Amino acid sequence: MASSLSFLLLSLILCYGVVQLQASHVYNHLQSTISSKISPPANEPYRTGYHFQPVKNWINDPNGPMLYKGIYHLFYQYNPNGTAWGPPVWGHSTSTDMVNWSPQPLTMQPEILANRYGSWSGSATILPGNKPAILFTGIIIPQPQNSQVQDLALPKDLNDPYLKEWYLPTKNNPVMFPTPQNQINSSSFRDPTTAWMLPDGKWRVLVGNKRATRGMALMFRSKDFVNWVQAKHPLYSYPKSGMWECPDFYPVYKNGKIMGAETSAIGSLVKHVLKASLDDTKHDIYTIGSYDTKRDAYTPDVGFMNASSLRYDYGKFYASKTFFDYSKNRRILLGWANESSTAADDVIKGWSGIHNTPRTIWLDEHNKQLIQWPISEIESLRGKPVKVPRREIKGRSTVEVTGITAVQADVSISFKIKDLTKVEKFDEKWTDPQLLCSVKGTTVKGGLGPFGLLTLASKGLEEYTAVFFRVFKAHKKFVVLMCSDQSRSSQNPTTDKTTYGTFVDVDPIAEGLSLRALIDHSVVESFGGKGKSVITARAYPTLATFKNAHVFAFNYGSSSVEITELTAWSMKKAKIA
Ligand code: DQQ
Repeated sequence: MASSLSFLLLSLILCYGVVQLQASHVYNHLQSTISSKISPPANEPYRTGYHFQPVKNWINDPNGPMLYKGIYHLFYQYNPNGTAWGPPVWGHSTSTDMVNWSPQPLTMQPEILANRYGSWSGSATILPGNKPAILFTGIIIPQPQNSQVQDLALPKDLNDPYLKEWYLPTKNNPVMFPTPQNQINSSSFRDPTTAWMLPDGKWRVLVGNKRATRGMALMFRSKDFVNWVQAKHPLYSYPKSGMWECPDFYPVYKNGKIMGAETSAIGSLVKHVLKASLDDTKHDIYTIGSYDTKRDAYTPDVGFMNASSLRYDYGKFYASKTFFDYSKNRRILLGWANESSTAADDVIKGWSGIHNTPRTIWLDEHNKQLIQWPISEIESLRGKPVKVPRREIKGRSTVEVTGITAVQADVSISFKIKDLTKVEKFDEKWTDPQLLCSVKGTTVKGGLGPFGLLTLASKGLEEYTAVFFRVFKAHKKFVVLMCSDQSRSSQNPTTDKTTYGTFVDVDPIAEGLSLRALIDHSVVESFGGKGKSVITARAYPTLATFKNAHVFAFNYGSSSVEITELTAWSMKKAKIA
């Protein structure tokens, strides 16, 4: 694409249509008022021990993850000037295990006109000859609505496995931009994916977009990764879904193979996943479907946005991205867990935003949903296992798990259901699991459940973040509800204490019910049904901090259940500088 920047600027100015809303965490008016250049206070209770976060300031989306010459690279949206969102540059950290991270110089700083007012999200692609390239969104006019173009960045030194320095080739950038011809709305055109190549030798990349309220993934093709031509049709679009941020598109092997597929893999052994981060709801939803490479079109198996829409995570998890880790043949999922604290509390903390624990993802054996599990490397932080022997847990009782550092722990528990006599009937009108979890919170006694874990709990249970199951009897099956209830997570009245919930597609009688919670000071990531459903919660206890945090198994339902396995580990601090 020939780049005449003055023509581009003019087109953009002429192209402005109706003023569109921008990403909802983009608070232009707050940028100058909320700014903390001071270091965060020592012994701050909410800083995590093994979740990725830089020393200070605001972070959001993970960007451009990749493995290069044996080193994992994580870039991220970063505001070096404060604890609220501000025009981002890219932070950069490297690792050999995705657990311990070393900082590298900030990159994608304002360099040319095509990223002068900020470098928003983007992705890495490894080009033939093992040459990484990054496509990301540059902001060329900040007001009134952050006009967006797509830029190409390349490493300065391919011999440096840490890829410390990047540059934006001036003669090529931007490589994709709105024009009067393509009618792309310049305020809703962002977040290019990792590219994939089809046998015709052309790269394909998706860019998030919306037309009025119809969200979509625009597709661009290129032979040389520099000159990009927009495809006539988006890969997929959906009415009233609003702006699609951070789209992702990748193959997964069928029938429960944990092995990941390289992004360009096609054929009868794989299905494809299309994910969109919906700006309107801040949900990362995905579909599993078929990619017709002749038509270059995607068809989801069960529609796009409906009652059975799937989410990676039913709590705090947004703007995620996957990459193929060819060293271990797996696909890794990374996401951003925003704070639930106020902007004023973030200034006191000196930081805002963490990343979720990296997860391996694969398609389940029935090709219906993805399974997610924390990367095995995270287990290197575990201390000695503490095991609670198999036992029954009666209704209205708790069992404390002692002998671990409960504020920074990995806890795994499995339940067997023994008594079905008091199971409640499922009402088919209960279609919203999150609402059901809010109505039937931790203290509401049920027939079978709630049972699960009270995490980040104070000794007297004045505070806790509860993660639990309830089981109901529907027409021909049992329905399992999984909840994460934050309503008593903190005595600080200003934190967001929304309760999250989802149904888990398991047979609780035949398979039992398992839960794994990664607890880390102000975050609890809960994996239900062996990774079929995941919920991330943020919590800011005022009593249950450091040594005063406890973890309990509990059953507040009227029927007993059996704990068949309960193993807990203290988690060491990861080295994240
Ligand atoms: N965050 C970035 C955008 C993206 C949004 C800006 C998603 O590129 O759409 O910080 O959180």
